[in-house]
Amino acid sequence: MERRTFIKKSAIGIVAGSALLESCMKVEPVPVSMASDNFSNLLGFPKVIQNPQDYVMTAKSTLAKVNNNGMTEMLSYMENMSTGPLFKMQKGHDFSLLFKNNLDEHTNIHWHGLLIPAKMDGHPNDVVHANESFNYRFTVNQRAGAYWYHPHPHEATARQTYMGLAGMIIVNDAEEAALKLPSGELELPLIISDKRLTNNALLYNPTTNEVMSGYMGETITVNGIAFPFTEITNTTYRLRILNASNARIYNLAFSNNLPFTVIGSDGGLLENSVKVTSLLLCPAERIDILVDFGKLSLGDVAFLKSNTFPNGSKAQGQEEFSLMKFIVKKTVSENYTIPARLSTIERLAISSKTRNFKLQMKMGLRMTHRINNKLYESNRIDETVKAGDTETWIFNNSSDEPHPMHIHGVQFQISERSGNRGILPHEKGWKDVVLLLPNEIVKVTMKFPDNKGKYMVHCHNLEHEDDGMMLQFEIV
Ligand SMILES: [Cu+2]
Repeated sequence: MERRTFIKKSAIGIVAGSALLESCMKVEPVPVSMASDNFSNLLGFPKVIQNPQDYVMTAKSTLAKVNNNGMTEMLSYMENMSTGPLFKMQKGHDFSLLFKNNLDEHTNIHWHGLLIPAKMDGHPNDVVHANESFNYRFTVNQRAGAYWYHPHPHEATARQTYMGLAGMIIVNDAEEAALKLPSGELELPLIISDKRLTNNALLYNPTTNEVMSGYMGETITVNGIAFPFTEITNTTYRLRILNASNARIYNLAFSNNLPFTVIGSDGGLLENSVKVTSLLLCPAERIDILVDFGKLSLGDVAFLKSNTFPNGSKAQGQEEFSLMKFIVKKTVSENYTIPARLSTIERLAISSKTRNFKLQMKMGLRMTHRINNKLYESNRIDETVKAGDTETWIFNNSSDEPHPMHIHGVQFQISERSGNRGILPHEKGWKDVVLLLPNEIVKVTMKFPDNKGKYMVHCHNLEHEDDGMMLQFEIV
């Protein structure tokens, strides 16, 4: 047993012997004050790898450009790039990747949102040790959509992901192709992640309070670039947005209240497109949106920004800030009509097979994030489900912090949310992560696929996850 694990387990042993108190001690997280800038750094895009086969990818320490002030040391899956390659795959593709770990610690890769065998899913027990390698192989057999990948070694997921190990996956299929959505230069992958940059050095050193709220940065990066701009034509763009932040929630909107149309979310296209002016995007969530910049003239700018939002705990939601700038460099006259009908989604009825997951903070020797009063334990199976069964899982957030809950190995539907937020436009399709603001109860319904083995259910606030807010379920 590693020393750190031993110390942690011993501490838990002592706490378990005493009565665990419900959280009564209030944590007082302080929001990070957002940095501002004139958005003069050119937005970059991840390197696209089409239908990877025997692709070699190495996790390592590298220097990459975050802004115009020089290079920043970070961890990456690509030399001198601050985002991993973008894997574009056709449904049915046999993916194979030789993963080399050139870090000085163990790591692994979780393929977030993909329905793949447990042994390929980056279970925290399945780590690749320093200077070793592993072959990830699976068949992509699910709907078109934007998925992603990042490390998942317990107690190191937050730091490794934050330091730069993340990338996007886009799956295409015939149904989506038939819609003829904006593509090529009009389809932009945007990976959002907040960083803490001191003299261009990337720091990960959460305080106890920041473990409680999640680690948030004052500088928002898009595709690894801080305060970026990109040049556009005044037409309709398709933006594939991933929130790869450890803990930050964005209430995404455009300047001048420019409306946009949601066409998809975590698990692909929605049934119908929905026009909105803002949308709450939690860590690990993806949205697929169409934005019509047609009313802008040559030289006009528009910002993607985050509006304030209520009930985000003390640490976030109180400040409005911009994420990136679009500048119109060319005008065209064309009328793109956004399709109203996109796909067919068979609704799953709420199942009589239910499981309850209480999301809590507990006071022991220190505050810890727990599910059903349990901290993650790698050798304990918390729930056993049958392949092919449809179940409804009920998440109950009894804490005063937001928790984005993620289930591995399955896509679910959101059946119900308590309170007045209801089910948001982008939550009406297939999902693999759902945000619970404080005091919300959310029911999700899913049918477990025939991939037997051990998977995770956890909070995707990565500090909470590493703190132990994760359980294990086995599909049998
Ligand atoms: Cu959480």
